[in-house]
Amino acid sequence: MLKADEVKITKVILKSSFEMWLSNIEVDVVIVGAGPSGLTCGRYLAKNGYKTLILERHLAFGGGTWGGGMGFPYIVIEPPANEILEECGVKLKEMEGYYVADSVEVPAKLACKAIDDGAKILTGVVVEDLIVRDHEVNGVVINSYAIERAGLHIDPLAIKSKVVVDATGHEANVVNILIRKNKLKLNLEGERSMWAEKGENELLENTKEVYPNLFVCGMAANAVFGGHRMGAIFGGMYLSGKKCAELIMEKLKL
Ligand code: 48F
Repeated sequence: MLKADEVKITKVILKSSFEMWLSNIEVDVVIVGAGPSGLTCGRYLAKNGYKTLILERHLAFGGGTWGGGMGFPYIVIEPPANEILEECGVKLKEMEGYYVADSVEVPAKLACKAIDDGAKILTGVVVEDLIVRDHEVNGVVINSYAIERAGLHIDPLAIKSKVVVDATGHEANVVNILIRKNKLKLNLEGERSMWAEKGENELLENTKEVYPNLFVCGMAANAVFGGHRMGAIFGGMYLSGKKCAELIMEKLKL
C-alpha cells in the first residue's frame, strides 16, 4: 500500500520552501536568466565557493537552446568552448571544423552540472526591479512570474547580493530596468543583424561590469553594446558565462 497524506505533503513542501527561501535571501551573486550564459556563469561561481542563485522566469531553464536552429534540434559550438560542455558530460560530434550537440541534451546537462556544483536554480521567478543604493546595485526585486503574467497587483519581495548578472538574452531586461527606474543617461544600443563570427567575438569583449555590481553576459552583453546576433552557434555564450564568472571572482575575491 503506497502512503499519501495530503496534509503531510503540504507540510513538507511548505517547510522545505521556507528553509530554501530563507537561506537564499542574501547571496554572493544573483544571476538573472538560466540560458546558456547564465547557467555557465553560475556553475563556475558555485564551483569556486560563491553562493549563487540563478533566477529564471519560465518554469524551464535553458533559454534559447532547446529549439536549436529554426526547430532543427542541434546547436553548433566552436572551439575552445567545447571544453566547457565536455566538463558537463555533453556528447559532441566533430563536423566541418565545428562541434555539433543535441539541443535538448545541452541545457539538461549544463543545469545538472550547475546544480551539482552548488548553484541554486529557481524557476517561475521574475526579476522586476533592482535594489540600488548610492549608485551601486545591491540586489534584485522579485515576483512570481505567474503573478506578473496575470497582471495582479501583488507587491514583490527582495534578495540582497554583492553582484547581479544580467543574463537575460536579447532583451537585456536587467540593464533596461536599471536605466528606466534610475533615470540613467546610459545608452542601450540594441543588437545588430546577424554576423555570426563578429557577434561571437564581440560577445566576449562586451562581457563586463556595466554599472557598479552589475555585470552582463551572453546575448544581453551584445544587446547592451550594439553587438551582432549570431544565430545557432553557442560557443560564445558559454565562454561569455565563464568570463563573467572570472571577472566576478576577481572583484569579490572570497
Ligand atoms: O535568451 P537566453 O538563452 O540568453 P543567453 O544565455 O543565450 C542566448 C541564446 O539562447 C540565443 C543566441 C545564441 O545565438 O542568441 O538566443 O544570452 O536566456 C535568457 C533567459 O533569461 C530569462 C528568459 O526567460 C531566458 O530563459 N529572463 C529574461 N528576463 C528575465 C528572465 C527576468 N526579468 N527575470 C527572470 N528571468
